[in-house]
Amino acid sequence: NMDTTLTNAELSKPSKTNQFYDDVITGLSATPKYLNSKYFYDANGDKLFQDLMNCEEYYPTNCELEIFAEKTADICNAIIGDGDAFDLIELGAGDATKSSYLLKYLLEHEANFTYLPIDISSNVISYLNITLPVTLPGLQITGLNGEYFDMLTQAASISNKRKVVMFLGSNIGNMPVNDAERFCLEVRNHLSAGDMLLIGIDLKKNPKTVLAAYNDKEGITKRFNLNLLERINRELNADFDLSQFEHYPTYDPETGACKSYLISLIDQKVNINSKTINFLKDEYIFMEISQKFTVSQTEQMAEKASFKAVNAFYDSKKWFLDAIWQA
Ligand code: AVI
Repeated sequence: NMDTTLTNAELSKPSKTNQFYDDVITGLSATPKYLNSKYFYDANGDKLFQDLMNCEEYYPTNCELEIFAEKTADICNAIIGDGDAFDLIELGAGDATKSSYLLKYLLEHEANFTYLPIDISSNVISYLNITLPVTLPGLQITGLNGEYFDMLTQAASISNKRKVVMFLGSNIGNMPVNDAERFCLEVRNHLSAGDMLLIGIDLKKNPKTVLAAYNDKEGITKRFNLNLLERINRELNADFDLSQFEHYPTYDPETGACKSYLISLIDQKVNINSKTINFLKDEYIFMEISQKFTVSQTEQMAEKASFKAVNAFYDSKKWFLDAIWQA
């Protein structure tokens, strides 16, 4: 049912291209240079991330899938609680592969809930609105297309039911730790006492395992990073020469920060629309952080955001955690 999509496109529509342009210019004018990895996900980036999730070294997806497949009943029972009606909200739903395990179980057990996937991509939302009611008959779904917090506000305005928010895939790791804490607090501020956050978090493990996941042999991660330069070329009228940038992935087992950089191989100038950006040989662009946590760090993060960590579900290797935090 396509009509359940609530699009905010008609509301204040700040030109996305301009926001993208402003962010790119700000980042590349800074010292040191950086780009925001949220811009990795254009159509090509989505495809590359799909490939990454299927590649041998990228373990987080398989770990979280294992948790959702093996611990379905436990997770669902924790979510269902006393059995009152609730809204199951997913931030960045993608193709909903993981959440489908839960949706299927909840439907089979006649839980009284509505699924509200939130995604910045209108394609994702219309796809879910159309396909999920077919694969999961009886599912009540209201796709919300827009920014996470705008859509959480919207979700609260259309229903006052208990809320269970899912933020999976260790997306929380793509923010610097301070931002991640602030993000969790902001989620908390959009919720009421008793509401829940089901959050997927990648844990610290053998450094070689982590680094390999972000330095795959096929070079998908490298293309995933370079794709952002290609996107800037295409969408912002720029002239990056991709062959003059090298992908440099790192992992620091001490801090748990897995970071990727693109290194300029030569002194070079890049034009972005009317702006010129100078690169020195060996100068880097900081592209992405994928933070890894200890379990106790995740508990501290819950506490700082005024949540109570009430449940923890692990894969068999204990590489990944899906935690339930209660508001
Ligand atoms: C989406 N996000 C959780 C992925 C990650 O693991 O940080 C993005 C990614 N970057 C490189 N590989 C995958």
